[in-house]
Amino acid sequence: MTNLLIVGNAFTEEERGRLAGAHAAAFVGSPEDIAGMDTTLRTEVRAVAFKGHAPFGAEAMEALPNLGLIANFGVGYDAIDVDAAAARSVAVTNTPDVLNDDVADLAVGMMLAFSRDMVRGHALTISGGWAQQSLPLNRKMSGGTVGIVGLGRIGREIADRLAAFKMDIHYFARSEKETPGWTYHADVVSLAGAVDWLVIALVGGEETRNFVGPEALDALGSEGVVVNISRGTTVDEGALLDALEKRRLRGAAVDVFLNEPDIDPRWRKLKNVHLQPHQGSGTVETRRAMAELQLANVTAFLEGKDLVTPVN
Ligand code: 8YV
Repeated sequence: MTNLLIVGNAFTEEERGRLAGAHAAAFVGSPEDIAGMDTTLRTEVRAVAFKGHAPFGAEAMEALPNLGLIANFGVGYDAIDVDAAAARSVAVTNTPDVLNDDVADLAVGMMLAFSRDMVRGHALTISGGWAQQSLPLNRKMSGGTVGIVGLGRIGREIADRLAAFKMDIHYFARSEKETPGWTYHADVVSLAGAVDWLVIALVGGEETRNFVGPEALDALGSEGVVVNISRGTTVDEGALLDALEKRRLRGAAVDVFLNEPDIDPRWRKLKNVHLQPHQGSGTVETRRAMAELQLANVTAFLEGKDLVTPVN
């Protein structure tokens, strides 16, 4: 009896092996492949282990009549239609907390790499070009003013790190937090107007689509830098690209994009950006912890126990 369906070409061999070693499993590359599976197999599946960002909607759920769980590999589950899952009494789980440190580390690392021009500095040193030419002076990050958009678990880790860089911390959140010395803003335009760095750490999904829009980018201004480690959807990407091209912002440090990995080619022409290939949680240690948490949820469900990290 095949209880588990592993869905997603994004799984590594090791991750797939661990899931399949624990439960009788089948594999498909993407949610849209589910409808084409053998009917008996589809009827047997009770749980899905999902990885990736392809939409997992009602149609894929419909094709699995005995589905009770979608266990997502990742904290963000915006690819999964949670309302459609709830309507079918399908539980959804994610992998929160275990990745907070890595995502926050990458945010700070990208900020340093951008402000200190570290990619160009590395290229100059390794090419030997240093003998002919020195690296132009770059910009200081410590002591600057930063606005965190979304002071959730990851936003908080970023803010704590930046406080150690003596930065003045401002933030937007749904409600004010107990954070003495940090400045709360009830809206994102006010936040952007008060800071030089705007770090987006929101959850993805329809509710936060284009949350940072043209008005906030204008308020951030020509000395401002946008940092995004959340989802490509949380910022109006067209407006951000316009502002970067016209130098209405100092720059951007970005790990997440619309339509990954086929990102808008306009990104590739910019000089005032530091870009990463959506690798916030991409360390050996954290991906293993995420895989273990996903498997723990699958196992709990198949054994009729309480889910470890339920979403709905
Ligand atoms: C991805 C992420 O899950 O956790 C998230 O929300 O965006 C990432 O950690 C990872 O890239 C696998 O798709």
